[in-house]
Amino acid sequence: MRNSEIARVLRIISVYEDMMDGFFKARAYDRAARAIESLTEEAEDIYRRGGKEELMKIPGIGLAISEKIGDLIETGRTEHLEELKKRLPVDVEDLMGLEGVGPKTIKTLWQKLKIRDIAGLEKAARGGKIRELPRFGEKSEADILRSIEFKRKHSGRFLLGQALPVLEEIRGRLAKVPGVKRVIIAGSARRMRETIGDADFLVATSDPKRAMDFFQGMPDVEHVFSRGKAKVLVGLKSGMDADLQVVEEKSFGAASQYFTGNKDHNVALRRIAISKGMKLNEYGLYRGDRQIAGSSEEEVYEKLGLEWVPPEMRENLGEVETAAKGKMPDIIPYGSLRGDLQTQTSWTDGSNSIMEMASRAKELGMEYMAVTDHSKRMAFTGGLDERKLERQAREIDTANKKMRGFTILKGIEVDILRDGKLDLKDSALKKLDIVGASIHSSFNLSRKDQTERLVNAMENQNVDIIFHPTAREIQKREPCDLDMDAIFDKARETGTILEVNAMPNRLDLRDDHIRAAKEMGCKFSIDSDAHALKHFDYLLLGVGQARRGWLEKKDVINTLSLDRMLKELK
Ligand code: DGT
Ligand code: CA
Ligand code: CA
Ligand code: ZN
Repeated sequence: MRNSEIARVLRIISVYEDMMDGFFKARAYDRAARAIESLTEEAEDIYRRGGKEELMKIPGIGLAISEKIGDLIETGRTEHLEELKKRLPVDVEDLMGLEGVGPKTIKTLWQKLKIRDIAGLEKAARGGKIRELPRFGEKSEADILRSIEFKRKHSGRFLLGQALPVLEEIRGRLAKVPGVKRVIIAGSARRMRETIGDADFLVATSDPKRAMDFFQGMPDVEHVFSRGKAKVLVGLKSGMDADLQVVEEKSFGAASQYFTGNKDHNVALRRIAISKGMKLNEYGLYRGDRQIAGSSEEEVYEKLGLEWVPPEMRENLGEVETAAKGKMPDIIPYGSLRGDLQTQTSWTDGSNSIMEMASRAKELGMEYMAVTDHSKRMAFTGGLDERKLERQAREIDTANKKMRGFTILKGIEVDILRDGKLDLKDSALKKLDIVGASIHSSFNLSRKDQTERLVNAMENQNVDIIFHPTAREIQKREPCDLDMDAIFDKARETGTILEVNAMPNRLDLRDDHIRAAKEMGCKFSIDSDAHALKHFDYLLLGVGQARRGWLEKKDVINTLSLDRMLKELK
C-alpha cells in the first residue's frame, strides 16, 4: 500500500476520533498521516525491512498507530476503522471526497443536521439548511452544491448499457490492428456490473507499439494520461477513462483473469495459489520460475483446483468456495430467452406499433411477446382504460393472424395504487393472458406501507408478474423502501413472478436481490421493457444481471416454450 493511501486512511480515522470526542487520538492520527506523507521512502518498504519497530522510529508514529499501519500493509484494512464506522454511521470517506469539505465541516454537519453522506448533504443544501448553520452562509451552501456536482461529473460511473456499445465498437477496431491476436473488454464491463468506472481493454499482440499507438490515436480519445511499456491510459471524449493493457499470448488467460477482477476475487485466487505453493499474477500461474498456466483462463482456474467461474460471478461473494467444491451453478446462457413479457407500443408511450414490435422480436429469434402498455393512471402516456384495452385486444387478434410461428400475448402494465389496489378492474384483467403490475408513484412510503402495497398486489389472483419490483432508477432514484424478505416470501407463496427489468437505468431486481429471491424459491422473467425496436437489445443486460444473481435457465420462465411458460403463471 502506498504512503498516500496509508495517510488517507489515518486521516479518516482521525476524523472519526474527533467526532467521537477523542481529541488526543484524533490529533495523533492526523500527525501520523502527515508524517507518512512526508516520508521519502515507502512505509511499506520500511515495514517489510523491520516491522512495526522500524515504523516507530518515524517521529509521530507510536506503537498503536504502527500496528494499524502494519494491518493496512498486510491486509489492506484495519479493524479499528471498521469499529469506528460501526459506532458512528457517517460516511466520512464519501464526504471527504468533496472539494472544500474538511473534517471540521463534516463534524458540524453531523452534529447539527445529522448528515451522514453526500446524498444527505445535497438534500440539506438544496433545502437551504446549510446557510443557517453558524459560520456557513449562502456562499458556502452554493460551494457545496457545486462540488457535489463536480464530483458527480468527474468521479461518476457510467451505465453499462450506455457504455457497452461504445466499448464493443472499440474492441472491434482493436481486433483489426495488425499483430493483434486476441482482444477482450475486461474489468467491470466484462463482469456486467450495472455501472462501470472505467473501461479496460486487454490485447495479446506481437506488435505492442502498434496497438498502443492505434489506441491513443483513436478519434474518441480526448487526452492521453500516461503511457508505459505495456499500458496506455486515456480519457475519452465521453468523459470515461479507458486503459489498454498489452500482453504476450502466453499470458493472455492470466491477464484476462487478472484484469477482469474484481479485486477481491483476485485476492482470493492468489491466496489459493500461495496455499498450494504457487504464485499467481497477471502473467501466469507459476511454480517456482516455471509457468504452469497462463494462455487460457480455464487453465488458470483448473490448475488452482477450481471450476471456471463466469465473469459475472467474480465478486468474491461465495463463488470461489463454490468453484472449489465443484458446485458451480449452470447459470443462464446469453440468448436463452424465447419470449419477452414486457413491451410498450404506440398505444401508449412506445414508438412502434404492435405489428412492428412483434416482427422485430420474431426477427431476433423469439417465439412470443406480451404487449403490456401502461394503464390509465399513467395519463401522460395515454394509459389504457378498460375500454381501450378491449379495442387493443382486437388489434392483437388481427396481428396474430398475420404472424407465423410467433404469438402476441394480451397483457398490461397495470399501476399499483398507493394502497396496493390496481388501476384497472379485475374483470378486465381477468381476460388478459398476462398481467404485470408495477409502482410508478408514491415512491417514498414507509417500509411498512410500501411492503403492504406490494404484498396486496401480489395477493391479487390476476397479477402474474411484478414489473421492476423496487422501482429504482440507477443514479437517480433509490429503490423503494421494502422488506425484501417479506416480498420474496409472498412472491413464492402466491406464485407471483418477479421481473428482472433489462432497461439500462433500471436493472431491477438488482443482482443481490435476485440471488436472495432465488434462494427463497422465487421465479423470474427477464424483460426488455422495450419502448422502441432497438430496446430489445437491452435483453442482453437483463441476462447479464440475472447471471450476476446466479440464476439458472430453469429459474426464468421466459426461457420456456409458450405453453409451458403460460402454465407458470397464476
Ligand atoms: P470499475 O472500473 O470501478 O468499474 O471496476 P473494475 O473492476 O473494472 O476495476 P479497475 O478498472 O480499477 O481494474 C480492473 C481490474 O484489474 C480489477 O477488477 C481487478 C484488477 N485490479 C486492479 N487493481 C488491482 C489490485 O490492486 N489488485 C488486484 N489483485 N487486482 C487489481
Ligand atoms: Ca474498470
Ligand atoms: Ca481500469
Ligand atoms: Zn414501468
